[in-house]
Amino acid sequence: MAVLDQLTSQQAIDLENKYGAHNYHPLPVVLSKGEGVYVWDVEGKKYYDFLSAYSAVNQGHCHPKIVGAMVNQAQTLTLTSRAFYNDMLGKYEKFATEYFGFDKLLPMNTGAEAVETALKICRKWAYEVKGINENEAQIIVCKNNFHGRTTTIISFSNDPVARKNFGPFTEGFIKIEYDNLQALEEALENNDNIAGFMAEPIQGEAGVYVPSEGYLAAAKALCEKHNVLFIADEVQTGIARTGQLLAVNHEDVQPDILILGKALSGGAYPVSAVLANDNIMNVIKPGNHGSTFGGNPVAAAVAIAALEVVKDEKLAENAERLGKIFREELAEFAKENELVTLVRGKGLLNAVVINDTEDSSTAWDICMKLRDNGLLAKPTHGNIIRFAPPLVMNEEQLRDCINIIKKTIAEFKK
Ligand code: IF1
Repeated sequence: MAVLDQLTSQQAIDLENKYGAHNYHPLPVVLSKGEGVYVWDVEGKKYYDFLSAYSAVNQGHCHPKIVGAMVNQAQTLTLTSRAFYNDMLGKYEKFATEYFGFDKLLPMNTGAEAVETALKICRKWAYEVKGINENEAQIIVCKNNFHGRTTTIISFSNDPVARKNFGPFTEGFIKIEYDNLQALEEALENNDNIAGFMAEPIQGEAGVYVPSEGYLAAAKALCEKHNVLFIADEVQTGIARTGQLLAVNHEDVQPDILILGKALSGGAYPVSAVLANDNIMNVIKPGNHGSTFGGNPVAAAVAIAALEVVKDEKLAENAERLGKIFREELAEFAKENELVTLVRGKGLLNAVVINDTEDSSTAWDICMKLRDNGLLAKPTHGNIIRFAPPLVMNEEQLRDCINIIKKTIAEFKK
């Protein structure tokens, strides 16, 4: 078999099982083409993509404007490293800082790298601006968080599967209950070593937990009161996914540090970023931080195009409108189907809670039937199925998907 020969699905799966690390348990479908809201498997079967690569493909698969920008730059200059300047990075930094309303941007590649970057900036600000004693800074995080998979990030995770046998862990983090202002206030009171509070505006991996109305604004106010930085991890909730450009925009909250990834590139290329104002970002000096690919010309070109698409095609407005239809229809369906407990979410980041135990395979089994019926989704935890289509979906396609979901669940037999 020549390396680029066409494979059957089973052949592709067998190759991954034999030659690839087993760090995932994918749904058994082998994709070979994507366009807009659709993906195709190697046998040519067409599916609606209702995961969007975990909200990285908000602009739809292979968006022509984004791919065009990538191809054009890739044929011109791909990587210089930051040892030299390049003609794309400054343009992108100006574009993106004005787009989101911050003074500066630090470019990275993956979401986890951007989270790590934000934590380093927060700590350095704590020592050099707030005046906390070195090595004593504490950062508050939320239980059931998901911020990536590096050793420091799993140090403050409470997911045993993500943590077991990866110790020893990084110190300096305090875990509190999500959506609990009293817990945040107590953690802030009588502790002068708190540098920051980092949270997902909606906890995606935990099961699309939308916090109470006003939580984010009140949390930001508490951070201001205690001279603590509010760090918003919008890697999954950002870039129009929840019906606003950023999920924090639902409460008019401007975080001190903003973390972006995933759809910052429309899923075409690894691009992430940390944004902050000068009083925070200027603690970073040459040699403090960086990465080989961070800020490369292709990433810059792709991110500009991806962000332009969001505004040109009014993706946030579309997500807001279609998300309401999705939740209304599924909530109505839940009333008459005992398998569906509830539906929750914001914009086109939604989840359906299946009426079964955490350890049951029901949610997985339903996703397998959804696959057979031409729609791809995957459980987050146990009995929760995340539904997050590309934001370029139109109402007709959404209603078609709602019918597929209803039909599949209605016909499902445990
Ligand atoms: C996988 C989960 C989602 C994120 C938030 C940072 C990162 C992520 C809020 C790190 C990444 C991805 C990772 C991806 C699956 C997906 C995921 F299931 F893992 F938890 F979306 F919920 N902050 N989330 O959601 O960004 O380094 O991955 O670019 O690991 O398979 P990354």
